[in-house]
Amino acid sequence: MTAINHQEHFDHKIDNDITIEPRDWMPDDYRKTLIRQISQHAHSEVVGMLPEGNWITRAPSLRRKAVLLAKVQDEAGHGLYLYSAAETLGITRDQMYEQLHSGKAKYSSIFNYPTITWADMGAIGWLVDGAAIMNQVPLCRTSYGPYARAMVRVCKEESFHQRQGFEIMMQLCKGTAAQKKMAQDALNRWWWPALMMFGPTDDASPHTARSMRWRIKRFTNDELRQKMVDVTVEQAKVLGLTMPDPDLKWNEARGHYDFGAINWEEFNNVIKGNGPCNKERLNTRRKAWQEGQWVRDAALAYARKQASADGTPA
Ligand code: BYC
Repeated sequence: MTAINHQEHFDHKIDNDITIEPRDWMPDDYRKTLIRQISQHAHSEVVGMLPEGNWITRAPSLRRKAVLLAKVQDEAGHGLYLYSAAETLGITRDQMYEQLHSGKAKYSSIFNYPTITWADMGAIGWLVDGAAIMNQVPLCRTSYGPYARAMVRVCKEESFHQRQGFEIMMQLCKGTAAQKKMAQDALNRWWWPALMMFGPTDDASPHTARSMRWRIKRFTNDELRQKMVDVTVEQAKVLGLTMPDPDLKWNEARGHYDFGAINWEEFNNVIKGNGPCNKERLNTRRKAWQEGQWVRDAALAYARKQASADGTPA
């Protein structure tokens, strides 16, 4: 097949919603975009364990502890599916870790904020996992097969995560005045960073147009952000909480909520590595990697021993 035919064949598949699979021909930039997005997504899951891990030992009951532990373990699993999906594109896991540890690869801005109170576990589940579902359900139909299939299970689990967060918020809102205040404070601190998770506005997003054409992304950043606002405002009413946005207003003509200006300077600062917890998060990941060296060495030594016929290490 000539290069032109390859391109035509690829375009035909994209246009007809036939998934692209690892051994299929694909344009270099399509491959690069996927490696960038999937590895960033995997790193986000892994770094995303840290803000919640902070609360496992301090969860207010055994039940809460078990649930939080399960959620954080799910995130480790999501990271692993996603690293595996990215590996099918020709990058190794070690290369991806190196990119994370050296600060070259991005991970979601949201995980650079501190988790100060127990209510933050509620707000993260409700808002952060809520935003993740909004973004990731459409990715179950993304054009690259291994990524789309990984997303199916990830989204089922994210859905449980969102509910456990909302349930924590409900309990706090039904509790004492101090507990409700704690829930409101968590909403105030997590709301704007959660909206930033969807990325820059469409006109400032270098990748959206092409990723939409390739059907990697199914909705633009602004479309997903708007959906998030519309859904969450109604949920906040159920909780009896006030959205921290004085400009939030139902717009009858648009059929959507209008909302206030996002602080893009804060967003850019966080993705440049200068958010409140960026350094702490990366140092924790680097330390985990270094301290896990003996496990990797032991696993390799064992594999070599198994592989050699007489049981002698190679
Ligand atoms: N944080 O042109 P754009 C989760 C970067 S949820 C940091 O719009 P794209 C979880 C972007 O990478 C979080 N960086 O790019 C939930 C690009 O930089 P580079 C992870 C961001 O890729 C709960 C530049 O800004 N989810 O995992 O078309 C618990 C321009 O952006 C952010 C995913 O990754 C951000 N918020 O769209 C545990 C979902 N936003 O690479 C875990 C999959 C943008 O050119 N990813 N940037 O240097 C996506 O859907 C897309 O990659 C994005 C960005 C919507 C995030």
